[in-house]
Amino acid sequence: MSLTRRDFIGAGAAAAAGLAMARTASASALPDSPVGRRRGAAADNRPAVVSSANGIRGVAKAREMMLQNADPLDAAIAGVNITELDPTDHSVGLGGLPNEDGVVQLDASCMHGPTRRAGAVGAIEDIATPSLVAKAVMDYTDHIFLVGAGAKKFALEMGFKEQNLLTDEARQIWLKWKANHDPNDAWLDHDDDVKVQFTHGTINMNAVTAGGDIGSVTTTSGMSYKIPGRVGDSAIVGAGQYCDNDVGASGSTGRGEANIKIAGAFFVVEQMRNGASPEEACLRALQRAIQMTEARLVDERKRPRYDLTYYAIAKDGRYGSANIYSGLQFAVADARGARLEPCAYLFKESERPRGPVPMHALSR
Ligand code: SD4
Repeated sequence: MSLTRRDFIGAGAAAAAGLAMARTASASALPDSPVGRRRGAAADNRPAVVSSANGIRGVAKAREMMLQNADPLDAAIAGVNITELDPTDHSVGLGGLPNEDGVVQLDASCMHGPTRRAGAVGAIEDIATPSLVAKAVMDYTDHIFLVGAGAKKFALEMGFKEQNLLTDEARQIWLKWKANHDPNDAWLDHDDDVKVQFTHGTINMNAVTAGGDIGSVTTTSGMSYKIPGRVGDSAIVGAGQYCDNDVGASGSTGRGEANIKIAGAFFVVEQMRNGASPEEACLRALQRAIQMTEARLVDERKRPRYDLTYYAIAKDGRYGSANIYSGLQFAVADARGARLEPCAYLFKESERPRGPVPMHALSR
């Protein structure tokens, strides 16, 4: 796992070459539900990879790499690089939706189970693969988290290429949002009934090798139209992703502000350490996040006005995912191949509160 600086820059170049490729139930019912039983079964399906649904190509790649003995974090990062470099995904890297000022600012973090290390970058500009910059922070510095201009300077020194990440399509979407947005609007008090596109995604990926070594990574362009300088959960070790090589890994997509307050990925891993299945651990994290949600973001029955999803994998290859509302899928690749499966959920989509949603509450 000890890479030289030159090896690393080579790996970054290989990822950049991927650009060409990229273009062409309720909680209490779970342990007894068919889904709960199947995912809880201790079949050895490793190497195994779990991610948000937009990682469907990435989980296949990560598993393929681990079958060739790749490191779990290298495999997971290669998996998310596909999405980072895909200009049609407006949640991540190149083509990500920008902040209020029309500037794309990216967040990413990663953890390497076997060596118990972590790296992260927040609000980094002009670098398409922040996941690899987060890994470089982990591999080549004595620090864990670099942000803003310092993170970009470090990336350039490490040989990453600077590029404009605001695609024409993302710029058009941002202009439409801006045209409907009065600069005098208060951030917390805004009826967002205008039909503009919000970010769909972020990618979290967690991988376990046949031998039980684990890696995790999350990468995003963050909440669309955010205040410049806003850093979300994806960059925060313990919130956007977390990995403990003795237990498993977890990560999150959705409203980062709700996840940060419960250190969600860490919470999920700790639930698994205490015996919860990955799916059950994800559901418990959602319940905790809702308990910690401010009144303006829930209705009178405590139904959230936002989305939040957790993904988890255990050291033995069991996996799971849960979303607040029904209807979402996640990606998994294991001995049965790469596929999408339905996320467990707390509430039916039909129970989602109707009516105006506060500004910035939506993130998918
Ligand atoms: C954030 N969690 O920056 C990210 C956004 C996201 O689906 O996941 N969107 O808050």
